Amino acid sequence: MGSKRGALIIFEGLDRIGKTTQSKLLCDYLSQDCNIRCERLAFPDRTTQIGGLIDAYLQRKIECNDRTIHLLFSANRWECMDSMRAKLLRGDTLIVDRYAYSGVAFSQAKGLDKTWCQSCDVGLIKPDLVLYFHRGKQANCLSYTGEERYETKHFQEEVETCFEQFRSSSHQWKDINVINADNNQMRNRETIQEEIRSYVKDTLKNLKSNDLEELWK
Ligand code: NYM
Repeated sequence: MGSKRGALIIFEGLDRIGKTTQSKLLCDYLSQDCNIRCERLAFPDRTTQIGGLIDAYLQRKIECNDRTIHLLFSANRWECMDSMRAKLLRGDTLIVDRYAYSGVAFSQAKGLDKTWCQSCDVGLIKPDLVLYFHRGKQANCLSYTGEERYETKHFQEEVETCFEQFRSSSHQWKDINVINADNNQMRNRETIQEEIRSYVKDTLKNLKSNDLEELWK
C-alpha cells in the first residue's frame, strides 16, 4: 500500500446513512491495523469562524439566504485546502465525511442551479476515491428528527434525487463508487466496512502520481 502522498477519500450520501460510523471504523483500521498515517475530517468543519456561521444556520439560530449559505459551505472547504494539501503531500491519508458533492446536492434540492452550485468548488483538491452511500428501495426508512435544518424525510428525498440525477447524468460522477448502505441482516456494519476497505486498498495500491489534481477541471 506504499505511496509517497496520502489519498483523499470522500464519504458522501444522505444524513444518518452511516457515513460517520463507517469513516471512523476505516480510519481506525488504516492507522491501527495497516500502519497508515490517516486522519478523519468532516465538512462542514464547524470549528472555524465560517463553520460557526454554518453551525448557527443549521441549528436555526441565524437565517441566511440559499446562495449565501451555499457559498459559506464552499468557503469552509476552501479555507481547509492548504492544510489538507500539506497533509496529503507529507503522506497522510485523509478520510473526509462530505465534500463538494453534498454541497451541490443539498443546494440543488432547494432549487438552486446545479452548474452554479458546482462552480465555486471547481479547483478544490480532487479526491482519489469517492464512496457514495446509497440505500436500497426496501430500506427507505431512515428516520429524521428535524433537529437540524434539512433533517426531514421530505427534504432528504429531494437531496437523494439530486445525488442520483447527478450520478447518472454526469461524467464527473463516473468515478464515484456506490456503497449499498442498507444495514440489515444481510448487510451488517462489518460487511459494509469490508466493501469499503477493498475500495480503499485498491485506491492506495494504485496511487500513481504524487501530484494532486483539481476537482471538476
Ligand atoms: N451540507 C453539508 C450542505 O448543505 N452543504 C455542504 O456543502 C455540506 C458539506 O450540512 N445535512 C449539509 C448536509 C447536512 C448538514 O452535515 C450538516 P453533517 O454531516 O450532519 O455535519
